[in-house]
Amino acid sequence: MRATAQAQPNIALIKYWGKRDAARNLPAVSSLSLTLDSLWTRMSVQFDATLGADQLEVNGEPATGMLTRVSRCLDRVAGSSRDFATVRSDCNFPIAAGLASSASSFAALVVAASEAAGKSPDTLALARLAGAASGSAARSLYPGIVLLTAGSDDIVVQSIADDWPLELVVAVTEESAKPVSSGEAMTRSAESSPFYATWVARQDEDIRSALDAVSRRDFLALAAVSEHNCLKMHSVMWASRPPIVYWNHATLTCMQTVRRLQSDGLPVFFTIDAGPQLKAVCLPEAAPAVASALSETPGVGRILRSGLGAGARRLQET
Ligand code: 2P0
Repeated sequence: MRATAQAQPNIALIKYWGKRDAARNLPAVSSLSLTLDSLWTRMSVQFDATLGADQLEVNGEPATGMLTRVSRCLDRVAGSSRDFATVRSDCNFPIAAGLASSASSFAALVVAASEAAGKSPDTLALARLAGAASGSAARSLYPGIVLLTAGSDDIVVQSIADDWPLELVVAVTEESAKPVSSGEAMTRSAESSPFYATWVARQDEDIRSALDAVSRRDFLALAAVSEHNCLKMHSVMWASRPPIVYWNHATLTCMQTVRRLQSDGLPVFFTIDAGPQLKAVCLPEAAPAVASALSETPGVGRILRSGLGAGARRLQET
């Protein structure tokens, strides 16, 4: 009745932004992401018939804010007549700061909870369970470069490549949690941004360009469509009412650093999610120079580095 699992966050190059069906948490658009390896969340779940309520601890502290979402996810995995559970989460990177901690958390949670409940759904079923809790979490079940296709009925997720050694350098410009959750920001974008309908309508075009770039291992083509898609998503948010601006001064300064590295000929591009951190994607030979330039950029607190990694999986109990 107890199991532990690990998942890594994923960073979207072609972004998920908006929901087709809020009740089922189905995304309005397909997305393409990179599953990381050095950042992780480890979750352990223990169902216990003697408990009177679910309990959640994050990094050793009781965490009530996330408890309702965690309990609903456990209901979907183990059934609503399940025993209550003790859930412990450990995360080696900042939480709720635009570094996809909900993706790694819910991907690890569905694997740990299904194992603890003695169930063995296949990976797509686990991805759908994770996606019902947090749309991006569905992608962390899979390794490498991952495509999530948003169908009208349900999502389909697959790894399309795990042998292109892309590297990620994250410039952390702010450690604290973001002021507006991505779920709330997506709703506001859909309800008020004049660009939202165009965003949804043009997404498959970007997905096709990105898939073509990946199949040809064409870094510059992937860079162009990824930066375009990222800035388009943020334009949707900026034009919402009230506007949603996740960037800070250092986010823009980091963008200028990436532009300078690009003009020096380095294979690197940026992406930015629902938070102020800038993520630079590069080829391995450029990673030391990218990390060094971003760490010297004013406003950058620290640098995190990662290659691409495996999908969520069970860990042996220690
Ligand atoms: C993504 N983001 O594709 C996009 C880009 C943020 C910006 O998926 O409401 O926490 O839980 O389904 O997965 C963050 O949103 O949203 C996200 P919910 P989630 O990675």
